[in-house]
Amino acid sequence: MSPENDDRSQKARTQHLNEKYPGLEVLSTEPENARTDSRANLASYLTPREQHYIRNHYRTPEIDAAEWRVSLTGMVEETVDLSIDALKHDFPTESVVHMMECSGNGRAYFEPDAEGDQWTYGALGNAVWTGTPVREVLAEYGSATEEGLWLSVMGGETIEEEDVFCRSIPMSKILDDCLLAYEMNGTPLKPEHGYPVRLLVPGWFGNNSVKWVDRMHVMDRMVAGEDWQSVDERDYTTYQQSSYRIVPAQDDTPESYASIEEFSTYDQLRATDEIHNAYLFDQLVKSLVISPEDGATLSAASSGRIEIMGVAWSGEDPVERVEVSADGGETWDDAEFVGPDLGPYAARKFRYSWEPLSGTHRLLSRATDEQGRTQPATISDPDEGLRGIDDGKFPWNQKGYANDAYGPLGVTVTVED
Ligand SMILES: Nc1nc2c(c(=O)[nH]1)N[C@H]1C(S)=C(S)[C@@H](COP(=O)(O)O)O[C@H]1N2
Ligand SMILES: [Mo]
Repeated sequence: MSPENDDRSQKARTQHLNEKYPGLEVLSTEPENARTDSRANLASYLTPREQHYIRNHYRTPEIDAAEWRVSLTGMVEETVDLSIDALKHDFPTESVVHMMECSGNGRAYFEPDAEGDQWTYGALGNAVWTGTPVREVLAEYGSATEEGLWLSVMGGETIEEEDVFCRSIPMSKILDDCLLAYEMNGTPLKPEHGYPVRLLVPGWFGNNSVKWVDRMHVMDRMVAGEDWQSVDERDYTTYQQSSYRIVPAQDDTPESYASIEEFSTYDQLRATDEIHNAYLFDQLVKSLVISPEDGATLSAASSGRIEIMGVAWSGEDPVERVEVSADGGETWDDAEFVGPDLGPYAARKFRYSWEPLSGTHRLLSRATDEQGRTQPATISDPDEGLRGIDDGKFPWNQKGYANDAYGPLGVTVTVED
């Protein structure tokens, strides 16, 4: 194809995706990557599917649900191939609200630039996911489920010779609340979000929620090592051991582990002597001012006040507190939660009634989880070589993952007399 034609079809694909998903800003079309296009979109208690980010490594596959099978293999009494119909009708159903965040969200704030799509704040979505608890399927077919085991879940979209999108999830999390989800916000999944079935790992970074699941393998370690680097000429380890790791500037490659016992991403970032390069499992506590918009010029209401709204979310440990600063972080005041509490993994909306002086102000928000973990202020320099969060700094890392620093996320507004 000539570059000109290529340009034109690229434009057509972008337009197509824009029509299908009003509310998304398209970063790329092959594969599809798109983020919610305004902070204001996050004001809804649930993110409409049209505004929920999309993040794909390969093209969205076209799947005939009637033909699709999810196989269960490995340490099980009975190996099976399950139809979508059986998954839906032979097992109980559960739902969970989950604020899903791509671990690359916030990468655009790294200096110098980190590799990958330059996501700012919008690789986010708060949706109701419905499906079959994985524990029920494992129980039915006599799977081993001891602590220390892993379930490796494989995406079925890859084309020949490409690395398989595979994630190994600790058995304890699988038994707790992971779903084989077939509905999003009460309607069947759309192809981009994993139709006909995806894994849903509540509270964990999006990279764990494998779409288009075609196999689940029960094992006593993660996908690691030579055995898994070439299965029918495909590498199953890339997305577990190479991608989605915190790799500081001084490391060539992340260290591969067969198994680990610390699953909290935050605690891995604290115990970097044991796990040199943290794995991106549960999300870090984070928040975002959603109104006013960045760059807005505002007048106070007759009360002399302006309402600041935002959302906060986290990983395994729910958000307990949100503070707001209207002076770039010099002073902080507690915000209040508003609206329904949709569960431990849902986004929590907050408001703060601000009595502004005229002039230009930097508005920031800072969330803290139930364990007292809070957002760092900034991102470190690469030459500091940090492996974990230290002294209010988030570690610069080669792929720009997991940034929850509050500084770059603020908005600057001008208040007129
Ligand atoms: N099979 C497969 N599953 C996948 C991916 C992928 O490329 N292939 N991307 C992952 C990443 S990095 C994220 S952030 C989420 C995004 O889910 P969404 O597109 O429904 O928002 O899906 C995850 N599951
Ligand atoms: Mo992601």
